[in-house]
Amino acid sequence: MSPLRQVSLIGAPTDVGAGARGASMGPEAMRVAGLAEALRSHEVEVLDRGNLSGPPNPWLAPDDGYRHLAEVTAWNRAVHDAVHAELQGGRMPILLGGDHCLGLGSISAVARHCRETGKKLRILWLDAHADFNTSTLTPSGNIHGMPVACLCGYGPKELIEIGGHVPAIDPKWIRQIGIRSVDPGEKRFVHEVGLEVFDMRYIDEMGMRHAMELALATMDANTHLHVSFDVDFLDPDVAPGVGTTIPGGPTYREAQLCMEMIADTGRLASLDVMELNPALDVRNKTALVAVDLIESLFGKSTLMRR
Ligand code: HAR
Ligand code: MN
Ligand code: MN
Ligand code: MN
Repeated sequence: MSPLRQVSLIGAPTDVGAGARGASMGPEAMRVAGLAEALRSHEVEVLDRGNLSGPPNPWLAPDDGYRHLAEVTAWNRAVHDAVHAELQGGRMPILLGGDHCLGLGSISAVARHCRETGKKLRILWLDAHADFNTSTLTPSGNIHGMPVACLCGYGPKELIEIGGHVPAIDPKWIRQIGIRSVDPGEKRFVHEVGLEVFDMRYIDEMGMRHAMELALATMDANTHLHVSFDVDFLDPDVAPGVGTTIPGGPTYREAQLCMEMIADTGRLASLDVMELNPALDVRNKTALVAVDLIESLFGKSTLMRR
């Protein structure tokens, strides 16, 4: 019997950082798809904390390279505080987005908690996008394209300071998986900073298994593993319900293997599930796939390994 894990679901119903409306409905779609019940079937104690609140989406044009910076800051502060409180209480936070700008608040809180407890942090960023833009590199001004850069200290003061330590993370702590859409300036910046990226070309050539073996290497008993799962990581055939579909993503089986290998480490300690957009989904299919993959992340596996 694995020990009882105590999970808290935190809904962050906003799309202030995105270029399409609808990710604000993501948390409820995950609940309707049965996330809490599915986790409970895997020896997980689940508390649903309900939804955070924050400013509405004003739907304005970018100002000085950022869309909705004040609203994005308010939402990220709320996420930071909620995630940090769960970690302090010894629980595993699962953030239900909401667009991926909120990965900033979530991971700032996780990094702060790791500094407070002397844990080593490792972040897996599962995404079609590198989310490493800055106000001068961004083609859109949408802040959901910037959270990784902000975490590494490249961004506006109010965002990079949210966790109380600048930069919140060292780029060496992050591994990106499934990347296949990076803007030209963003690409140069990813190389300059030396982010470790297992892009789709790498996964095509070497396989998901090898990519994940490398991405999960060098963790130890003192590692806090955070997974930031942008649902657009998945191939659009599997997961159409996202605002920015990019063809050529991991298949259902490749994504399952990715999640199962993370589960096998036994180190998963916090999770974001981001960018689910029910307005673009088909009969809640993408939410159901996300729930299924999260079950694998919590140890659901095929008969052979049980
Ligand atoms: N790179 C593009 C931009 O910055 C698109 C970013 C889209 N990001 C997400 N999250 N959907 O990964 O505008
Ligand atoms: Mn993303
Ligand atoms: Mn703490
Ligand atoms: Mn993405």
